Amino acid sequence: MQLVGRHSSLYTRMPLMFADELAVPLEFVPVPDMTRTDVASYAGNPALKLPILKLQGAELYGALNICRAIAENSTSQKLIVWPEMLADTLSRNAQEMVWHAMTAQVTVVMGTVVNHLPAEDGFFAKTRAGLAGALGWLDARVGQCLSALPPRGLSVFEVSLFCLVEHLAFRPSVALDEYPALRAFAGAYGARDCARRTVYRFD
Ligand SMILES: N[C@@H](CCC(=O)N[C@@H](CS)C(=O)NCC(=O)O)C(=O)O
Repeated sequence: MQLVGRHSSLYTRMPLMFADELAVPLEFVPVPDMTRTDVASYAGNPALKLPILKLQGAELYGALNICRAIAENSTSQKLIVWPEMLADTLSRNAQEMVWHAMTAQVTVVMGTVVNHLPAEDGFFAKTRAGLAGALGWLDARVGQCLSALPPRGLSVFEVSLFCLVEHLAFRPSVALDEYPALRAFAGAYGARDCARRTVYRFD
């Protein structure tokens, strides 16, 4: 299996962490330039997004799809909690806040950092406000959310939240100072081997 993505990418880190946790070998193919608009630069993904997984002559798009494919190709017996297994309103809202914040973070970074658009523009101001709102919501509830998760070896919620919080430190768009519970969560989760072996870096 080949993973096409970037080691600096929030969404790419999720499958990298899953592959590490589930001992699935992946060949990594970096995407050098995110400003390109040709499909070939994104391994055929018509949405021009990464990551992409190449397996058995096909391309699979989207971080969550790729995590599932990695799990299906693993012999690990680890219990995995997928988003559809979240059975209560708190947990479901929490995953939604993480997905929202991940999208908002990509929008701010692609807009203001990669494409040098004005950060003070109203569009980015609202995106940052929504990102801050989602983070504040998560910060107030992360302890409850973790307690609500079923017994597990791995969960999409924790991996996605960890990738998000670490990315906010790597590519600051909103200050993390106001979210001590999220920082504490990321500090603790960051001790896992899968986190230490997938640290954000520019390819
Ligand atoms: N729905 C996609 C979103 C992936 C995504 O937004 N990836 C970012 C990199 S972290 C990207 O491709 N950004 C390029 C762009 O937005 O132009 C997924 O779940 O994988």
